Amino acid sequence: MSIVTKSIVNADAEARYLSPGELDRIKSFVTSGAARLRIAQVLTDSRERIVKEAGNQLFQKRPDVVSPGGNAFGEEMTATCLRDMDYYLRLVTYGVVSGDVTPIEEIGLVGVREMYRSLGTPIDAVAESVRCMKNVATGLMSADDAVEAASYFDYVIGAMQ
Ligand SMILES: CCC1=C(C)/C(=C/C2=NC(=C\c3[nH]c(/C=C4\NC(=O)[C@H](C)[C@H]4CC)c(C)c3CCC(=O)O)/C(CCC(=O)O)=C2C)NC1=O
Repeated sequence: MSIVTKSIVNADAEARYLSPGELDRIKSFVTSGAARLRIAQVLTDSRERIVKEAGNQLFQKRPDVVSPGGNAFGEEMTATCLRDMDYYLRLVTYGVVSGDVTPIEEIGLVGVREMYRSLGTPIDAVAESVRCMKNVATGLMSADDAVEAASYFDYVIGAMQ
């Protein structure tokens, strides 16, 4: 839910006008809108490149995951690993567009530790893959946009620590 919808639901529950604080938060959401849409566009347009380059970086840093016995060993498992990276990149675009990490949290982070534990996937390597995507992605943006984009990647990485 965007900050606009959320504020309206809260205000209407109390049959009141939007408070100055709510209007301030909506204002900052609106004024950052052009930048956030520009960032989401870059991530969307470059998604294949970001996942591919970040995947290569990950497998160089963590050769164990693609070695025999590794969780992403073999063509099919490596493809599944890259697919998970693409999932997280997609969720980051949802966060960027809504200016809110809630969609990332709800779709991709609730229960994530348990899920990867049960799959035998080293979660620190998944976090590393998101860090690699952040580095590739922010390299495609202006310094200001990179700072904004980085915060959403950092949120995912933080949840996987
Ligand atoms: C959009 C929300 C969402 C997420 C996040 C998600 C993740 C997800 N990753 C999975 C598997 C997997 N995930 C990985 C990923 C990796 N292995 C590694 O060693 C690397 C570190 C890492 C890549 C960075 C692998 C290899 C599997 C297959 C594991 C197996 O089948 O044994 C599975 C099990 C089912 C399947 O294979 O599809 C799920 C549900 N699914 C979702 O719907």
